Amino acid sequence: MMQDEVIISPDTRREERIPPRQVRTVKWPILHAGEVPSFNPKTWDFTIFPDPLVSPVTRFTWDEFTRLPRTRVFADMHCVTRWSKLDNFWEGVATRELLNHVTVSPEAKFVMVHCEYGFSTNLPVADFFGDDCLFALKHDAQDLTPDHGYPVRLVVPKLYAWKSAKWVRGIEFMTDDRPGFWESWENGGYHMRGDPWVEQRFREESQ
Ligand SMILES: Nc1nc2c(c(=O)[nH]1)N[C@H]1C(S)=C(S)[C@@H](COP(=O)(O)O)O[C@H]1N2
Ligand SMILES: [Mo]
Repeated sequence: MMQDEVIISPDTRREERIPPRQVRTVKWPILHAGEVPSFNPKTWDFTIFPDPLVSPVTRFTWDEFTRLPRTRVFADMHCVTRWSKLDNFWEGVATRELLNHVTVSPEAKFVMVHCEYGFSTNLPVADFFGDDCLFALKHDAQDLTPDHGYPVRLVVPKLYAWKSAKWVRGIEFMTDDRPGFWESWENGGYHMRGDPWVEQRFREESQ
């Protein structure tokens, strides 16, 4: 039974599926800064840190990560550049699954997601552990393609898609918020949270 369960993102249950000032796309665009990384299963790892916000600090090898229990999520995707791709069927490891391996201190209020080539994105812990959030390995029953984040990307359906970081390698818990790549002023100053339904596109000067 559990195996066949599909989590439908609460946003996908909305009557109106397209957030304000977004346009539906049928093709799946590819959007990222920099190069597409190569993948080596022998050296790939996934780390959860730092001590003492996380105990124990944990590292999964590729074999260990792929043996974690899987979840399946049906969700929409909204890029801040105004395209929305509806009806995505993701399979992977629920962010909440990490809580079966580490204890996260209540002092941890934010997460920094770390990816290949130093890409990063920040989000509140509560959003990160949403029940529709996962580390996706598959999209529409196929392995992710290199362009779309192979082997693993984060998917956070309720926030703009730049938080759905491709080529993820680690999760850093933080007591205080800090901008990631697109959130930093040099790269556009995208919003620290990024809720598409209230158009949290850019940071205010004070943030
Ligand atoms: N590592 C990494 N992940 C990233 C980005 C990036 O620049 N680097 N861009 C984000 C943005 S802005 C979007 S809209 C989505 C796009 O995902 P897609 O290329 O699979 O459509 O990836 C996000 N994940
Ligand atoms: Mo985006």
